[in-house]
Amino acid sequence: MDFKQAIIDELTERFAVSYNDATDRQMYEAVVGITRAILQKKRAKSAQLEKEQHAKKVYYMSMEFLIGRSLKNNLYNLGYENDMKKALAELGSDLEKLYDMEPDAGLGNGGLGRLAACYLDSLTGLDYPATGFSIRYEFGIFKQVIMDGWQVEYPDNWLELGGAWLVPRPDESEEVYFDGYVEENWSEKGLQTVHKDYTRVLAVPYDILISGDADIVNKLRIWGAKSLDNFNMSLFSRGEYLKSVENEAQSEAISKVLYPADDHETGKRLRLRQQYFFVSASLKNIIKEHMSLYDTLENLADKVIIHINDTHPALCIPELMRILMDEHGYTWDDAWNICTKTLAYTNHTVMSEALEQWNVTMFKSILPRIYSIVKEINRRFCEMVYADHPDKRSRIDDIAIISRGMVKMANLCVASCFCVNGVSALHSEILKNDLFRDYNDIFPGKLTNVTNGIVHRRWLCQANPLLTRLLCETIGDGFVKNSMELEKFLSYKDDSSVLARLAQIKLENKHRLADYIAKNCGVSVNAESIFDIQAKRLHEYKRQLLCALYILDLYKDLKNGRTDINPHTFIFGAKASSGYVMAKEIIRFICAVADTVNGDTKTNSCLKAVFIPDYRVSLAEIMMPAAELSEQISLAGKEASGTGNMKFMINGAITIGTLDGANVEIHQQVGDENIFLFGMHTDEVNERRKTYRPSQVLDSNPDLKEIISFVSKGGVSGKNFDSIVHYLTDSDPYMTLADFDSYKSAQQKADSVYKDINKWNKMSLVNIAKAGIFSSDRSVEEYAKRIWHLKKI
Ligand code: 26Q
Repeated sequence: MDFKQAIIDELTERFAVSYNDATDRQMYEAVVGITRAILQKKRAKSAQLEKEQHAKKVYYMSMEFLIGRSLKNNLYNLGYENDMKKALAELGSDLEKLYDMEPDAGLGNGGLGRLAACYLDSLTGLDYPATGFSIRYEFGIFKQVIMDGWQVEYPDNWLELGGAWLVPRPDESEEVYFDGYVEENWSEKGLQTVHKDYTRVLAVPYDILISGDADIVNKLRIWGAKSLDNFNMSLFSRGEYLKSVENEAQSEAISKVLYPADDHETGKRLRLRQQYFFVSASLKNIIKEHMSLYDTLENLADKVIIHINDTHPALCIPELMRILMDEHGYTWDDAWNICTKTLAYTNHTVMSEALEQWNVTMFKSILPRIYSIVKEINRRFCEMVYADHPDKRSRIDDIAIISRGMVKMANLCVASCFCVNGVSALHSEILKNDLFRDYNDIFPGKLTNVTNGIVHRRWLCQANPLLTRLLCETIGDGFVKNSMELEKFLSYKDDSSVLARLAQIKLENKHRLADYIAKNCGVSVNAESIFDIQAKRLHEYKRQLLCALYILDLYKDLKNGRTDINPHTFIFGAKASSGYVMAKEIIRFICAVADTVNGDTKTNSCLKAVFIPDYRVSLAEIMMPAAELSEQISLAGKEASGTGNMKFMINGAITIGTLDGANVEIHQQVGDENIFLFGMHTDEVNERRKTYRPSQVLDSNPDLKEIISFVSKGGVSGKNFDSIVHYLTDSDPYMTLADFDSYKSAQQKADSVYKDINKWNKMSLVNIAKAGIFSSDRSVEEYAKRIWHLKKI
């Protein structure tokens, strides 16, 4: 394709400008327009093939798809990066500059949302027919600014430029019905339900085309809410101007903003409306598509998999029942039979406060028909348990879908879906033995594991071109398609020239990050120091505090004249949910610790710390390749999997971590010698918790005592951190103090290995070589073969 001519044409047709007069923005839009058009053509072809082959298809339902930027990913996957670069250069422009203009599509909070995006890419790259469904949030995850240590949130108006990727499909809009009440009438056809006095909202679809380094193109369909009864003329003519616009604003609020919480069930009405909105529109869409192909729903379970990403889209269950019964005349039993063969569920958390529950009164008032269906699912389920599992009768309050005035979404999912999976080996064991223990007895074999993965084409090939080139030169480019070929790199473990190049590449990537830090944080960091990075959402259980305490410990030692440590730079990136007070306090603490150590000229050549604001996908793409130590230090049993751990690993960072989530499997891959493990194991945590007193740890640990007293006395930047001190000394719910000594030893071991740089580089190489299994290509193949039973197009 002649991209130069295409750009010239696009600029003329869109903006009536010639290339030498075009602004950067016009250039950007022209290039996106051309790329989008190529994807559209490929999508049309893929859709045709899907139809011809009567392919079984997966619909991945998720409240979040944390896509990040798309231009580079699409050009890379299409194989047009070099051609486009050349064309732009000839026109006096620069592709890298255009890449940097693109806002992140931040339609997600963290791991769960990014996982969904990785899975769509991998499914597409592997030629599986898949569609993602979500919400077209007008505002994605907030922009984080740090002011005097405090996190301040700003709206993320990503559509301004990011909207260029969306293909509007108003012709496929769907109506969604809320509120009102249901009337039940007995007729000769049985019980008929009529939903009355509802409010309607129009769901308008926008498609984002997904490329994946293969011929097929899939789509992510996101729904925007539009008021139907907008501008109520009768209200307006009665002079009630405000009321007439109020209705409109209320409907359209549904797709206004992503909830920035990834931990706490907030129980907000708007959140429930968001969930039903996208679930109902998507299911209507799926059913229409299926009917137009087959003219029956009898074969739905053979042709359609609806996968629910955590409980957030769990309303798929009653909504599919509703469509089958109320709109297609199915009996309860026949509808249930179809539903329970079509729906699968992934759990992403065991933290009780993150398990969704809805107040019955609220649920019923917003979704009266859906509530009546959930109630019936619950009635039948409890009846079955009572009859078939007498040993579970005493447990019924905990197993029931509705109990103690709440609708429990995880229970609804496990009772209804044909398959339930956890996201790492350890997490899935905890589901079976703990969280869903009763369900595991009632439905043996339903619970399984699929360990998470990351799309290595983005996180290695695109984010780390230097390492990718080295890999291609040594082991060939087979690993791009088959990540397991990374293992070939192991044979270079003792090749000193390869190890030297590896070190050189790391250094260059560290310089790239150091430049970003200098520019965005005004802190100069030494690229020759160890880059030790913790990047993830801010949560107590992830224990960013553990690392902060260790920084103070090092600082204390340096002040006391210790000289034997390598220069060390601690780097953090983390957003806190806007209502999560403790998380915000921890950010303030880290920033103050950073100010303290960076400002001390006696120590700052050896020790620095930086909190980089606004951690997001495009920033992660700079941080991961620059990391040498990957902090994965959650309390064992709490992190379902983690996926940042995999991104660091594939870029050659060595993990310092607990045996939690997928760290367990990383350890299995690399062995004891290539990871710095520390901390209590899950069973030790459970045992210790029974009698845990943080004050006892302090009494026996003079170092910790000194650090805490330093904080109490205002040693950290002269600021008051009583909140942190009380948190740690009074309750310490995630046992930070209990793991401190062990963490410190692991850090010291890392420091001593770093002195033997050859050994370090070897460890780094092993991590890269063993990371292939953590490609989402592997995860998606597991889902496709073991759960979805999909065939490639
Ligand atoms: C729930 C109710 C109300 C408002 C928000 C929420 C909500 C939103 C997002 C609850 C949870 C989330 C996101 C959770 C998440 O990202 N979990 C992470 O999922 C990753 C992918 O499986 C894992 O690797 C991480 O371990 C897990 O924390």
